[in-house]
Formats: sequence, structure tokens, C-alpha cells
Amino acid sequence: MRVYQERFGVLNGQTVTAYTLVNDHGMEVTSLDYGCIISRIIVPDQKGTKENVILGFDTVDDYVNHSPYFGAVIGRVAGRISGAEFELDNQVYQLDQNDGKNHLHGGKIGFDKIIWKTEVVEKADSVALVFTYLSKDGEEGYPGNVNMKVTYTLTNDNEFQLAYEGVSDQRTLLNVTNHTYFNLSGDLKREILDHVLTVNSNQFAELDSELIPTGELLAVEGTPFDFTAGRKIKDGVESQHPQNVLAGKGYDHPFVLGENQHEQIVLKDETSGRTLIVETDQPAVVLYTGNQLEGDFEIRGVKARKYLGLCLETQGMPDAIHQPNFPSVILNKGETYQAKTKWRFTV
Ligand code: G6D
Repeated sequence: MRVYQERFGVLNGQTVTAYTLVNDHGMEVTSLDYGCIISRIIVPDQKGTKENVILGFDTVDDYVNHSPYFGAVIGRVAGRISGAEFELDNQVYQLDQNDGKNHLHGGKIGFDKIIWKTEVVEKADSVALVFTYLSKDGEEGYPGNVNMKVTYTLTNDNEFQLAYEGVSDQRTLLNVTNHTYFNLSGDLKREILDHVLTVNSNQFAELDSELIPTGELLAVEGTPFDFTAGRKIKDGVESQHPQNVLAGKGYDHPFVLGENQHEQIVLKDETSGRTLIVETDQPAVVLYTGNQLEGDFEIRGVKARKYLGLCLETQGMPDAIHQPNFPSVILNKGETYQAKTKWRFTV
């Protein structure tokens, strides 16, 4: 196990550092202290060819100018909050309206835009990065001083663990995720349309025209949202199901996960043979298939375009503060918010 550290660039006069974790089986994960961004994951294909399997950039400017949250930690609250406001203990909090009249992914300066304090922890069979940040009371409109800790751990079993902790001095909201876009073809050789996804979920959240959950949980059975037996992503892109069309031809939906955390989510690229297994203690996963990934920029030499990557954002349900039937994202004063997700790569 090894860790390399290098200067990645400068943001507002502050140095951005890249940390590369390497295990003994050829897996490498590079992360920046800027936004706890995972910028590269190198894993072998079935022939042993080591290639990058996520979307990312090689300069700070590209992240600042073009990134739709590539690889970034998302918070204080992942997903949308309708009307960019919420009420807590008889007080109304106004949030940044950075997505129409709604609030998205923690606002204009969410956790993804912060340079986090970083510590490297090396053990015999794992290497880890421990990122910390004090999110001040009133930041992006949220109450409470929140001491945040994000821990990324690479093990010698080709498993990458993402663990979040938060403690607040006032009741607040907290729902953290990571927004990595996966593409298992290797170095973005192909789009993700033929990736086969399996999700152990029987229900998904219906969205309205602003991509806000209506509160209705719909059965996946008999629809392009049924991933229980494996399904190609293209099914949702080519589907006429109103929810696929509404999401911009594809998926942008929360799926309700069961209690059993064994191999809840499996993504496979049959051509390369690469498989990603995701396990989480979170109640939901938002599947976003890059339906809006368009723009006049390149991603390490590949022209940005739809369906070049997909996100598996394991998290609490979006807009939960406005949906009493969704698990709560309220964090009580002095309690510790904890969330953990594991990504295991195999061929
Ligand atoms: C779009 O609706 C999607 C979000 O789910 C995604 O996180 C964002 O693009 C990057 O707004």
C-alpha cells in the first residue's frame, strides 16, 4: 500500500493537493482536498489493462469551469430541496436558489467547493485520507456549526470505503453523498448505455417537472426502473415511460434500498469485464445517467456528451425535509451523523 501527494493547482490563492492511494493489486484512487473530489480510479480490465473508470479533470480550472460535481462530496444536503427553504423548530430557513427556484446539492458553495483539511493514515492493509471541515452556522442558509469528517479508505481487497461523520451544535439537516460518475469501459472508450445495472430495490421516487420527489413511491415491477434482475441503462434512455422522458431521457431517480446491505447495487461492463459492487447503510441511491452531461468542453480529451458516465449517489432521500413519509435527514444537536458506502471493483 502506498500514498503519493502532489500539488494539483491553485484555487483563490490556496494550493490544491492531489493524493493518490495505491494498493498491491494495481488499483489506484486519486482524490483532491478540493471538494474531496475523487478525480481518478484506475482498475484493471479482464485482460489486466489498467484504465481510469470515472469522469474527472487534470486541472483546477476545468473543475471550476465545467464540472457537474464530478467525483465531489455533496452537502450539507444532497439532492434538491423544494422552494430552497425549510422549517425547523418553528423557524424558516432560506437556502440558496441554485437550481431554478429550488436548492441543489448544498447550494452555490456546497461541500464540493471547499478545500478540506487533509490527513493521510497508512496501515498495513489500507491507506486512508481523512478530510475535515467546520461548516459554520448559517453557511448556505443552514443552521448550526457542523464539524464534518470525510474518510476515504482503499484496502488491499480492491475496496474503496467512503465514510461521513457530522456533529452540530444546533438541530440542522445533513444528508451527504459522493457524486462520482462511473464509466467502466476504461478511459471513456464508450458511453454507459450498455452497462448492466442491478439494484436490489422494489420502489423508486416519482419526480415532478422540476425533478423534485412528489412523495409517491412507485413500484419498479414491469417498468424500465426494474433493475432487480439486471438491465442495460439504454432501456431507460430509449423508454417512453413518462418518468424516463421527464428526467431528460434516462434516469435521475432515487431508488429505495432494503435493509440487506449485501451487494445491493452491481454495475457491469461486459466488454471490459469490469464490475463495481456498491454496498451502503443509506436508505436510497440516486441513479443519474448523465442526461444533462452536455457542454462545450472535453473530459481528458473526450468531448462531453450525454451518457458518458453514471452516478450512484447513495444517500438519504432528496427533499426529505418536505416529505414526512421519507426517512428524516434532521440531525439533532450533539448527535453524530454517520453514513458509509463501499465500492468494490472486480473483473
Ligand atoms: C442535474 O438533475 C441532475 C442532478 O441529479 C445531478 O446531480 C446534476 O445534474 C449534476 O441537475
